[in-house]
Amino acid sequence: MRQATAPIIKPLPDHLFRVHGNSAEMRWEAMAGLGYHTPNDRFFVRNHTSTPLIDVTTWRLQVHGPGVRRPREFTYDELRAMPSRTYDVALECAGNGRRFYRTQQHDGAPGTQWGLGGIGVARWRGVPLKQLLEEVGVLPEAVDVLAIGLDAPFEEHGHVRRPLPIDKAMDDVLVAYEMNGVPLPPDHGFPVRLVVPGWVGIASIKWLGELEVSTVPLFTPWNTVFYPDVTTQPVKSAFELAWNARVPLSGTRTLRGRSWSGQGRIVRVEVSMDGGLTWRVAEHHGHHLAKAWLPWHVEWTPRHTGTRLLMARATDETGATQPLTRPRHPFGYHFDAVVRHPVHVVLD
Ligand SMILES: Nc1nc2c(c(=O)[nH]1)N[C@H]1C(S)=C(S)[C@@H](COP(=O)(O)O)O[C@H]1N2
Ligand SMILES: [Mo]
Repeated sequence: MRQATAPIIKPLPDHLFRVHGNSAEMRWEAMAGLGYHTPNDRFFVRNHTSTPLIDVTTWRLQVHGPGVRRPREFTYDELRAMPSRTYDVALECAGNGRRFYRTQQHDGAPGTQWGLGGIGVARWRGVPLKQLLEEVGVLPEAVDVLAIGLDAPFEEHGHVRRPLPIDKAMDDVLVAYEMNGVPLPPDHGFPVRLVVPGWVGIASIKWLGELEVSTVPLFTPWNTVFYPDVTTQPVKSAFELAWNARVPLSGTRTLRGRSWSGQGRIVRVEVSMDGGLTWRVAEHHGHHLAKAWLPWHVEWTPRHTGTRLLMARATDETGATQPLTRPRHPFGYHFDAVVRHPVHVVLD
């Protein structure tokens, strides 16, 4: 395996990304007016170390452990020859929105200071993990499936790896090799990654090399030291607008955004253009997929110049609504509070 010179291989132009060390956040204005999916060239990247360059001719996926009857390895061609499924699914970092603990609540958490751009929706194609596990004779005693990445070890913790409970593994998880109609780009896990719908991004291990099926609960730094007890993602919303966007005073403008939740469909989105004094229900448009996001819009005719705080608050089918503040979280995960997005209404 070779190592590239930069931690991320794809171009990270300043108008599409904000770079945070080895990771890069999508700027939400990069989604403005686009279709349902996040194009690969603007999908966020979260790397613990650096994107590895993997030679697919020698790469193998090892599936083994006490929880399977017939351990074996799969080549890339073997996986691609198996029956495939296609899922439209969001991938979101657990730390998405962490910055707002500091900027809105004055109680920051250490770690990458993501705004809301640590999310994207792609069309993933691959083999259902259930099918792969059945192929190797998964036992009824199986408890966890440990997914191990082939990227360089992270500090003193070894390879990035996280156990996935067998119930989720046998439900809707994909062993993906395609993203938006093309082979996975190197930064997103080429040749193969997991895609774990509704769960924090760390569950979706990239550059997959091994799946170890256990008959006892497994522990790695990624479910103890980092990301303990985090599975599904809460409700969030974002405007497809630059931070501090300039909005001309004259005329009516369509403000667009998207809302999502790891627990299910979004059923309602309300928007405030006056910092939360009054709220209006937004119109939905386009697809409405439970494991991805809901695009919406509202019309807005600003009446005077100056700075305005735009707010969007969504509710999902479980009844969970975005609160105005979120209690402190030691790792800065799960920031689901309404984000106050500043725009400047200017004379045109
Ligand atoms: N092997 C490996 N898998 C990984 C990571 C990593 O650093 N190494 N980062 C995880 C985290 S924290 C997130 S949020 C997602 C990000 O996926 P993306 O870079 O394709 O957007 O990948 C996850 N899978
Ligand atoms: Mo993440």
